[in-house]
Amino acid sequence: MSKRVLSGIQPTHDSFHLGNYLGALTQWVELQSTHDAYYCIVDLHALTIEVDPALLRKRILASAAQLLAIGIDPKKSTLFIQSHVPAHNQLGWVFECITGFGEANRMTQFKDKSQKSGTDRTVVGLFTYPMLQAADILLYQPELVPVGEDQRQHIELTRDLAQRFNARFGDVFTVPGAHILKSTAKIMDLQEPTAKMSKSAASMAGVIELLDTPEANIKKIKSAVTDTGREVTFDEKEKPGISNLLSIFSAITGRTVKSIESDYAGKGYGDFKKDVAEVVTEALKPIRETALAYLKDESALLELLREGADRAEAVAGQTISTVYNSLGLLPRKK
Ligand code: ATP
Ligand code: LTN
Repeated sequence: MSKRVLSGIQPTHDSFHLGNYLGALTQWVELQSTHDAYYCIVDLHALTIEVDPALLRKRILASAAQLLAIGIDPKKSTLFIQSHVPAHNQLGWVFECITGFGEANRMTQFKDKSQKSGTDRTVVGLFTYPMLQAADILLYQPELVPVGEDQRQHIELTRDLAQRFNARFGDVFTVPGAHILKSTAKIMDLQEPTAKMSKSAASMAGVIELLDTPEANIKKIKSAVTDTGREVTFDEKEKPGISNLLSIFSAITGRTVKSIESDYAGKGYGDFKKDVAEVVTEALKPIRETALAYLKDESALLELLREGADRAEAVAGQTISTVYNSLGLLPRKK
């Protein structure tokens, strides 16, 4: 049996962005050929931001369509929706009961997001978010979790919780490792190249969306913030804007940053941006078209997700029974 991987993505926006794609999703596609892959649309995590029911429904479907469009193959991978498998909440609660308050309070994603919305508008779910994430992961006993750099701390917590549970209650969980690709671990916002490209950015002007039209994305890349000087060279400190575009170009074409730099020796930023825009939009065009085609047949999409949930539930159900048993919870009489 091949090694298992699991990852998740939130349906919090109409479209995934280039950071999600290059930082995490392209690895999802690669890993499904060599691993037993479980990929989850974490709709319950999306409840930690303000909910518009009609919009959330649409975004969950759009997330599934995009994952299929980038090449997640339901024959190779188990693709499912988190809320379809109730064991996620069940194990999430168990982890809330073995996580220290101070430990949860140290999570930087919580600190950042709660600071942005203020104490009164921050929901408790945002605080317990990492424990639900640990449950998403550990239910499936994966060895690897492909994510972007921003998730490193959550994976560390997940490892701690697995080890803590195993030490107290018996060897139940595989302790997983994060799988983070260095070069694309953090794609930056094109307008603010010192901040990560994010679905919840204040302005979408620096965010390249997979479902946006090629024209819109070309415009965004051409107006990307660049740095003083005119050499196309990689220097994250002095030239964060150009370095980000170089990382993007390199990730999409598979070429090294060095060879791209030498192509643009003596040319200006304008030529370079034009070519970045071209390779990005060429790569995204088929993804957008395929995703839109999937969205035309909602019932076929839901059927695929049902099959995924059935497969996921079989694995998750076993783990949660073992966990309950190890904790001394009595099984319900058959
Ligand atoms: P938000 O910023 O609103 O929290 P997000 O854009 O980070 O959302 P998620 O659903 O949280 O999106 O992330 C999905 C995956 O994409 C995760 O593995 C995350 O690490 C990765 N990811 C997100 N943004 C980037 C980025 N800018 N560069 C590289 N990877 C990223
Ligand atoms: N917290 C993650 C999304 C997420 C996830 C997961 C990632 C929820 N559950 C399980 C990997 C494995 C994020 O914000 N990107």
